[in-house]
Amino acid sequence: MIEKREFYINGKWVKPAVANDFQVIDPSTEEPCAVISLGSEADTNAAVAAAKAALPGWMYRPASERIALVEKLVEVYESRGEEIAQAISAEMGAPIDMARSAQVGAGLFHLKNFLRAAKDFQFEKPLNERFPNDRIIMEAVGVAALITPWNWPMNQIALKVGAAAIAGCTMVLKPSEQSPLNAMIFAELMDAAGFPAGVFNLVNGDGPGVGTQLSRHPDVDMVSFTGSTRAGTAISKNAAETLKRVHLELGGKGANVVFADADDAAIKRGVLHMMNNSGQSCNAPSRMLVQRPIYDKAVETAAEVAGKVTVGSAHDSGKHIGPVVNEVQFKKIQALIEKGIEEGARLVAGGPGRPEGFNRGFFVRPTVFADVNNQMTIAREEIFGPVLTMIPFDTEEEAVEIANDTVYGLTNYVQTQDGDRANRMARKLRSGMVEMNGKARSPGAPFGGMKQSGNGREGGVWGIEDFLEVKAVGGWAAE
Ligand code: TXE
Repeated sequence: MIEKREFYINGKWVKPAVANDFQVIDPSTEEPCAVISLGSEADTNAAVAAAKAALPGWMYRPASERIALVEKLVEVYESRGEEIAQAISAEMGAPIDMARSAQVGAGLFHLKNFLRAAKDFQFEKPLNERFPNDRIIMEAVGVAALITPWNWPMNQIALKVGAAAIAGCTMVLKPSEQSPLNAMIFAELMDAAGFPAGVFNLVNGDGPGVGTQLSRHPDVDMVSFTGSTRAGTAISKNAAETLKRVHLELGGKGANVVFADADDAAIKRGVLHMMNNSGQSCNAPSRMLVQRPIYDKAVETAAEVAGKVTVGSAHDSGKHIGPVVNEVQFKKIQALIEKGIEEGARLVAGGPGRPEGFNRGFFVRPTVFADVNNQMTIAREEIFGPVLTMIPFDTEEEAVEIANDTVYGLTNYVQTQDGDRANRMARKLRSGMVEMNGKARSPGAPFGGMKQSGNGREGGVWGIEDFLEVKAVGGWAAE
């Protein structure tokens, strides 16, 4: 079993101020796979102090030098991809092949996108042609607290650290206590890449402890958070005490609107997308809205496709889905499946309980509910498990109404061959992202939501801007 109790503060691995062991549980086996420490206020304070001390040296350093260190980070990241994949697989249950390709790949993808965006980024520019002596300086917000979840752990860390580093912020990362191992490898990568002491710090901890301390800390200028809407609300309230900038990337309840003229693969694609990462993605297309003429056939196809999705240990190679992250999530998903049945949705695949052949591990059956009404609990709450809900609709207007009838607004999906309709839908759906016909978003496209899915955008140029202040300078000295 791995024992890693130290935190990375001011360029060194240091012992926690107060012993507070925490076991990381492997969701495939329900056995502990590591022991870490949860930090205390003294650890949080030490990390924030280090980040504050390092700030002037980092933010006033030429951007080209900050970018060069992120380039170096990409190199070391690539050399340790396998270790990161093994850590993610053990601590949050992503099947190893998927952990290698998608989980580790996502982190690398974002770091490379930041480097591309940084090439043309203007950290200083004239205000406009009429006022040649006025300038805009894009300046680091300051000390950033980065609080990340366990579902796409390295994806989130890279999205936040890459952008903050290029922008000139110094930072304290608090990864999820459920998935600290990949984050600690990442801290080693930051060290190996040669970031100056104090620019990047890592303190493990939970929400009520380090998470809250960082959100309230007077020397933290900004919190960038990805996680539940519940925690996002708590962070916003705490951060309001010192009016920090708060960036939130929260839950979702995405609609996947399938019109009768959708391509043949649309239903299968939608089901498999929902099941990916065992349904633990904020942008999962969890409500499939299907136009009435193809609805019955779509339900049949969805049940068949979900029935063929296999479930297995995260440590085995293959295309199966893994367990969900922990017992709390497992029980929450089970309760929601029961609730769906109780509220009268038609179960057409999966259902409550573990899949056949499993009596241990947090494995959930790939589940599909048909004849769901958008007011049912399973259509309103983010389930965060491999559970798809199918809702019939008649007209485009009705589809828009159902899709937007949610507190969330992260990603919606549209399947249609009609270009005009696709464009109308893109405008009317209230979400930070709309994806059409199974095409992935362009590299570097901004990621983020509206409504209770949060604010701000991550990735590429938008991600860098999130960590910057806009400073207007009048009467710039002529050169
Ligand atoms: O998330 P938490 P949980 C959603 C999803 C899931 C639900 C609960 O619906 O079922 O949230 O998951 C830190 N102050 N998402 O309970 O608690 C915590 O330590 C500061 C969507 O695991 O939000 C961890 O680092 N920090 C999501 C991080 O928040 C706090 C990803 C996420 O944990 C805190 C994960 C507090 N008061 C869950 N409370 C997405 N957007 O992708 C917790 N934390």
